[in-house]
Amino acid sequence: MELDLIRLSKTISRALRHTPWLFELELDSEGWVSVEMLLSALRQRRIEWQSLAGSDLADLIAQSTKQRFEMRDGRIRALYGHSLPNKLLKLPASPPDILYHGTIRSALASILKHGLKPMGRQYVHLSTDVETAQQVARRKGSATIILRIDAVAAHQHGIAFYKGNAMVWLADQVPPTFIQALPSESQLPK
Ligand code: HQG
Repeated sequence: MELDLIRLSKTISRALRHTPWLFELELDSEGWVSVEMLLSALRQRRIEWQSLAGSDLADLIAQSTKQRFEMRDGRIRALYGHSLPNKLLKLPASPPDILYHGTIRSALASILKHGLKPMGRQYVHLSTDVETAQQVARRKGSATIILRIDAVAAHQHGIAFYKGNAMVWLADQVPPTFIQALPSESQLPK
């Protein structure tokens, strides 16, 4: 039977980002877990996952449009998106000069007043380009807005940034002074 990669990816996201304890997994301080332990948890979950192998996880990672997971030296971790109670250890890094955040229009007033907050996750998620930010925003609704983040200035003012993957950057928070809403006409057509 063809493996349902979307279902598998969503389940792995739950295990590695949100509720590892429900899979009897314990992540290390950087979010890693042994591939064998993850496979063993997954194999017990669904009949069609009974003989899941490391190569299936490698296929999932290779075929995904988003680089959500990283697998190395017999371990696997999620690169971003975590909501675990214990904050994962990430090395601060210098962000690109400009980053973007896509969200729904109804959140704009609050964001311009309070800044971008991690909300349910450990970090604020930022995109390297407008198109990716637009895709992030559309998950939330059709009335979207793109925010331009002056990341270099925020970084110079002591805001810590962390690299998620090639397209996703993370920050502890972004104060309003570094956030500018892009006018609708400069956004990509829907
Ligand atoms: C909003 C997906 C009001 C924020 C995506 C966002 C991403 C505020 C929402 C990744 C606020 C949180 C993360 C404030 C922030 N007032 N609203 N002060 N500060 N918000 O889902 O960035 O497909 O936790 O604008 O592609 O949408 O799962 O974060 O709308 O990379 O791999 O609070 O998840 O990746 O929403 O998405 P989320 P996000 P995957």
